[in-house]
Amino acid sequence: MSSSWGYGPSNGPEKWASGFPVANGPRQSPIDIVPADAAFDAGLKPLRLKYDPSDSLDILNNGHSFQVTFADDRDSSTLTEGPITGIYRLKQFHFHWGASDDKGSEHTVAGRMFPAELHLVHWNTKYGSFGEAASQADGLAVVGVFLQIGSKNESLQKVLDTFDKIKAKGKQTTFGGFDPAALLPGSLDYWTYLGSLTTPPLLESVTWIVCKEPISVSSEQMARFRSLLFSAEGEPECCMVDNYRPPQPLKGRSVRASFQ
Ligand code: B30
Ligand code: ZN
Repeated sequence: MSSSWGYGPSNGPEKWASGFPVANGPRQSPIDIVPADAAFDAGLKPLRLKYDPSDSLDILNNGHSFQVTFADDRDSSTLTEGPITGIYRLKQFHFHWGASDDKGSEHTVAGRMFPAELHLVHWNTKYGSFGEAASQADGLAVVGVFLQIGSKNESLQKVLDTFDKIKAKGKQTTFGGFDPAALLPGSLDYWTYLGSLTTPPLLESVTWIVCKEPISVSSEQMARFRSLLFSAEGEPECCMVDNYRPPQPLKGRSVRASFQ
């Protein structure tokens, strides 16, 4: 793979397996979710998401997305119940999106792509740290939320209003007091399956929890996402778009639904 991984023709998802052979492993993400094939599981509990806005720290352009990072040194922002056992702490959230409104999500629903997908990344506190948890089969739980074109999302706008400060790779600014619960849909009905990180190192450590109900984003707001750059300051400008991995083979896994 050329220099490091990315989303271009020379270093994109089709090339990742050369540096990360697990790209062809048994539990890769994302997947196409086929609602008709997902079994309702009455034993699946409702998700319990408890977030403390004072845990939000900063926002960073990491060169493949932007992420809002959270303090994770105590159990103040956590995911419990749902399909998981124990306590998972929020580490960061980030998005994947397209060059146009007709593509950009990682998971698809019956083959349909959304213009963007939010990932809230949590780690299992039975391991000592995010880094430790990331290589364990039950180490991570990511809540995925689709964005669909509709009315302007005022909660998301607080995030987008920082973009002038984090345009280029490596740029970061403080982002305190943000409540990630403001980005969740009204219904927490979900699909769940066992998968992986969707970017290298593609570790097979993620319990995926994908919300059925999308949140709204305006077309103008989607255009703001595309004003970020993959490139660092001083490099030729390269717009951050199409930073999604396409659906991977299910390989016999089951997808369960929390709802009928
Ligand atoms: S995802 O939700 O499956 N898209 C990571 C976390 C979640 C996903 C993918 C990757 C992750 O932690 N990767 C390694 C750490 N990264 C920071 C990051 O969060 O995204 C280090 C880095 O490269 O600078 Cu990327
Ligand atoms: Zn992601």
